[in-house]
Amino acid sequence: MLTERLRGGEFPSRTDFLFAVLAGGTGVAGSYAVAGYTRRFVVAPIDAAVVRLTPGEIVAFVIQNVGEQGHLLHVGLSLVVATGLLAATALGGRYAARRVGRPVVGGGLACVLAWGLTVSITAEPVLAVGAAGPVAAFTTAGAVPLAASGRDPSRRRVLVASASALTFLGISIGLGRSTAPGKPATGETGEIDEEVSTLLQEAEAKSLDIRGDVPGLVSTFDEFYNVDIATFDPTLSPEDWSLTITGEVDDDVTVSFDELTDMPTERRFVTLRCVGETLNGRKLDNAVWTGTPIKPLLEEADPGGECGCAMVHAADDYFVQFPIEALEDGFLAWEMNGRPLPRSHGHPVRVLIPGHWGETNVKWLTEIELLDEEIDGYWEQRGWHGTGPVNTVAKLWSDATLDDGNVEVAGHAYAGTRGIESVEVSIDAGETWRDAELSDPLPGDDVWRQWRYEFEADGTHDVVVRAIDGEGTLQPEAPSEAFPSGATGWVSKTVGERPPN
Ligand SMILES: Nc1nc2c(c(=O)[nH]1)N[C@H]1C(S)=C(S)[C@@H](COP(=O)(O)O)O[C@H]1N2
Ligand SMILES: [Mo]
Repeated sequence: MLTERLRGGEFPSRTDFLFAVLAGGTGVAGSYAVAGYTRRFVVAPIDAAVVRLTPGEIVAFVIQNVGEQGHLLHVGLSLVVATGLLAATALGGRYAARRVGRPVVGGGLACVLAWGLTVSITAEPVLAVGAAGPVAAFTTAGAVPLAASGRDPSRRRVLVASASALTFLGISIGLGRSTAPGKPATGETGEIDEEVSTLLQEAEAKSLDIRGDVPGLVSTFDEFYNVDIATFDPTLSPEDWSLTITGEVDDDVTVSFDELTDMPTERRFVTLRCVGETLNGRKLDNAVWTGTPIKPLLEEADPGGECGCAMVHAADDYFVQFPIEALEDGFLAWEMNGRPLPRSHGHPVRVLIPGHWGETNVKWLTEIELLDEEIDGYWEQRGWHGTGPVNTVAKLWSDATLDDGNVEVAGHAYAGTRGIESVEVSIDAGETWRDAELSDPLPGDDVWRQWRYEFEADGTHDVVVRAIDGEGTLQPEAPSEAFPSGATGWVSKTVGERPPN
């Protein structure tokens, strides 16, 4: 192999492959450097295609069993695919370099191929240079030693090439993290208006004094859970955003961001809970949202349609269908805890539907389509029944031993618009029940409450907790899995007499 001539020798050799893969890798890195972790990154559309082509049962299985880490599986696969495709363009370049005997010709061809490929994937001609440049440079540089010595690169050259590729990768990761174009609001800047401040203070004051690890009555951006169908959240700017109401309407209605935020503005506490979470899971959070009611917009469009239902669409191709009746109680929010909506929570505008499962709270809203007949939404196509009202739940999120030796158990309870009337705790596996201490209710129709219960521990205790909703209905005891209609049952935990540490 060492005697392979630039023009001669078998093609592709192992070295050809190695250099092509290195070039492909730098191409992916270069794309990341200029696009960041956005939908303009060459891996993003591939990932979307991978997810789209994965059968729904597998998606549902991964969500339940692997959870958020499931993203790593398909992002990893998509990274490999992107590297392979760009490596193929580099291989083409190396072939040409050999045929013609000039590295630059090979680099040039690889450049054109890599650029064309990246544009066809991302539709971003300018940013595609970020991928094509390094592929071209690596293909050219990789072919030079061949031309100069007439030999395959020695091990040393392979090492140098690998080291420079790694260095380039490191730099690109740094760049990609900081220079994503059109970086959206992170929610960290801007003034908090007075009304929101007052509400945040009220929530702070009403939060119970809990020793264990239980969030307050308002979840911070870091605490607030996230469920996304797409790996790469849309990057939308308020200037480019608009909402259209279409379908079975008298006239299509379109509103811009400025028009929306000029409408009567309200601040509301709204709690969200995902239908896919486990019984004692943590996909339950609350925030104060700034926005405007949907109803006047719907009335302007004057919906017709047979089913009295609507499909709500988003920029990540998410869609969910539910009754107009529920939509009318909804809210279009552009701020969360007094800051512009963070990208991960739907920047610039999301829907909030009181009392219904998390999936109805469409992020990156683009369109409300009034329908003539019911059509399944994204999750319903995958077997879930998650558009209706939430189940009642009392979480047992912490148990802690206090300084005086007493045991404290605590958590949150939530029943959507039914509200929480009381939370009961048993420390004897359900034989007897006591009322837990409850946080004073926050203003709003769709808010959780914190609960806390303290007792003198005598050995171990089987603690069970259950809520009674605002209609006087006891949380059902019968356990069920999250799929398809949300987990049910009473949360229990054995508490006390821990091994000494
Ligand atoms: N556009 C869009 N909206 C969406 C989703 C999504 O993937 N895309 N996920 C839904 C689900 S299943 C839930 S539980 C909530 C979660 O909202 P959060 O990520 O702000 O907590 O958003 C809902 N809205
Ligand atoms: Mo969800």
